[in-house]
Formats: sequence, C-alpha cells, structure tokens
Amino acid sequence: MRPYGERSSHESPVRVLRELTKSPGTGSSRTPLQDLYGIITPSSLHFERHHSGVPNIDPDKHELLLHGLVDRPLTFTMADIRRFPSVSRICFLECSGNSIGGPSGSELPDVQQSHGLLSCSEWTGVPLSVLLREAGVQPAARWMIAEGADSSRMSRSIPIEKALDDVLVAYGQNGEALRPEQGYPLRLILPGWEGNTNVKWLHRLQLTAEPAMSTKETAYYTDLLPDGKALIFTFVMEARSVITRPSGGQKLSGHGFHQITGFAWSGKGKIRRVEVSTDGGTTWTDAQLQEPVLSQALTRFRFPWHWNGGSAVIQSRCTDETYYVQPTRDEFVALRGYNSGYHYNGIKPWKVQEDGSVVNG
Ligand SMILES: Nc1nc2c(c(=O)[nH]1)N[C@H]1C(S)=C(S)[C@@H](COP(=O)(O)O)O[C@H]1N2
Ligand SMILES: [Mo]
Repeated sequence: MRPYGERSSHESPVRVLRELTKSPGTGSSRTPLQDLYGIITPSSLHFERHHSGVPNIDPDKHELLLHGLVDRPLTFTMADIRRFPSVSRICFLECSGNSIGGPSGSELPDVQQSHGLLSCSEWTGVPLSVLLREAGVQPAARWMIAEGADSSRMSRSIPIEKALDDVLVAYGQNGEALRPEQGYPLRLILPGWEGNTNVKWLHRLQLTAEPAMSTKETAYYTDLLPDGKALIFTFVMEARSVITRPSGGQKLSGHGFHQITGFAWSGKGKIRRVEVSTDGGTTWTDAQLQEPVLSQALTRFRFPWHWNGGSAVIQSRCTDETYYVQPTRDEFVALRGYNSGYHYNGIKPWKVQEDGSVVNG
C-alpha cells in the first residue's frame, strides 16, 4: 500500500521532452499516443507547452482579477472560485503547432513526435459565463484578454461570444487538482480551440472593445498564406484523425490479425465517421467508434485487419458532425500552402514494410 499511487514498475511510456536550452523549463513535451488506451490521457503523460517556464504558485495567495468593461470589477481567491457551481467535461487539448512539418511532408518518424502535442482530460471548474455575469458584462465589451501568471505573462484575446459560451475556468484535471504543468491552480479551457488560447496559471481577465494584439496572436499563431497575407485568430481546431497503432517505429509481430486503432477529434463538435484504408487510399471502410462519442473530445476508433505480410500503406480519414472531411496533405497544401505549419490536419499514412516495421508512408 502507498498513500499516493504510481504505475507498475513494469510500465515505461514517457513524454518526449524538447527543452529550449537557453531558457530552462521552456519548450514542449509530447504525449506517447501510441501507448494510450481509451480516450483519457493520464495527467502524468499530458503534453506540455511552456513559453516561459512553470511557475510554482501558492493557491492560498493566488487571485483572479476580472476587470475592464464590467459593471463591478472583481477579485476571486481560489476559495471564492470553489464556492461557485462547478461543472466537468471531457475535451481534447491540441497545440495548433502539432505536426508543424506536415505540409512539406517532413513529419517526424513516430506518432508521439508527429502528433503528440495532443491530450484529452476531464476538466472541472466554473463556467466562465457565471463569473462574467457576476461582474456584469458591459455592451461595449467585444473581447476578453486572458493573462497567465508565468514570467512572460502570456496573454491571448478571446471573442466575447466564446467567453460567454462554453469556456471553463478550470481547477480540476482527471479527478484531482490541475498539475503544475497544466496551469495549477487555475487555467482556461476553451473546448475545441487551439491550445494556446487555453491560458494557464490564469490570474487576469480584462474585457475590452478591441483585441490586445499580443505576441502570441501576431508574431506567433497566425497562418501565413502563399500570397504573403496571414490569417489571424484562427481559433478552431478542425477535424483530424491518426492511427496510433500500428504506427511509425513499431513492428508487427507476425502475419494475421492486427487491430488498427487511433484517435479522431474535431473542434467543431462530434466525430461522425472514421474510415480506414489499408491499400494506400484505393478503398476505405468504416471503423468502429467507441461510444459514447463526445463533442470536442478524442474519439477512439478501431478496425480489424488481416495483414498478409506484404507492404501496405494504412491511413485514417474522419468526418465530423458538420460533414467536414479531413483533407489529404495535397488538399491542405492547395488551400494553405507550405508557409505555415499551424493547424495542419492532413491525413497521415503509415507504411507497414514486409518485415513488419512501420515507417512514414
Ligand atoms: N500562461 C501560459 N498559458 C499557456 C501557455 C504558456 O506558455 N503560458 N502555453 C499555451 C500553449 S502554446 C498550449 S499548446 C497549451 C498547452 O497546455 P498544456 O501544457 O497543459 O498541455 O497551453 C497554452 N497556455
Ligand atoms: Mo501551443
């Protein structure tokens, strides 16, 4: 027995870390998607993306300031926040920089590196709309600037419509308090929107008439198009899927039955359909979706496959409830070009070679 549990000493999946050497604690770590079961990412394996390290915040001293174009500026302690009615919901979080090499086809050799800035948790907190009503939103308020308490005070501007819709001011993750790396003691969760807008270590919300045009929405997280113009405020993560098993770096143990499995997700709602091809995209067959299929959460799909021992290109393609279909890489590039790797959601082929080893397709 032990007071706080750990996994079996025989289990070894870990995050892959990429720390920026010039600023320790800053960089990213990726979820080992190939080793997960079901749809929930264990908190210890949730991906991380820190732009200026992980602050160590004392929850008893932490406060959230809500000010700007409101009738009553308010300050909430963590005790105040926990007195409000709470809700829980399961949703994915994906960095829009996931698979940044996708358009050029220079994707990393395994699914952890190519897609691992993606996780899914059950988040618990207070609906932001409740706090906003408490403060009284003035009619002139069109935007909300959310700021973190990390050393760079990372901030993003969020349209008031989203702020009043389904945003969560979260303090719980998978049944316990947020992990420090996920924003302890308080973060924003914006279901279906790019990871960067989910501000961690949240300490300030300001309602404004205009967006802040902060670094992370101008110099970064904008999508440069072939004509030199850039898209800005591209918030929604469009539908995407990937096979996690078998995937790059793995090796099939022998001919015969193998279950193909992976994830599909959409920032616009529920996944409606996942199709799998095992012949390089010539024919496609529906995969089984694990129920319940949740809106803006990872959906697990499974597909029974008989591997005859020949080389085979396997890939998945999803459709969401808006009937949006995940594009091929060529279709993505035709729309968006090669300049920006943000929001890449192309179909991902893996090649199973005759010796059973799996590489980029
Ligand atoms: N305050 C603050 N919030 C932040 C960040 C940050 O560096 N500082 N990183 C953002 C980015 S780019 C992403 S993708 C997500 C990552 O959340 P996670 O580390 O919990 O996976 O948090 C976002 N919120
Ligand atoms: Mo991100």
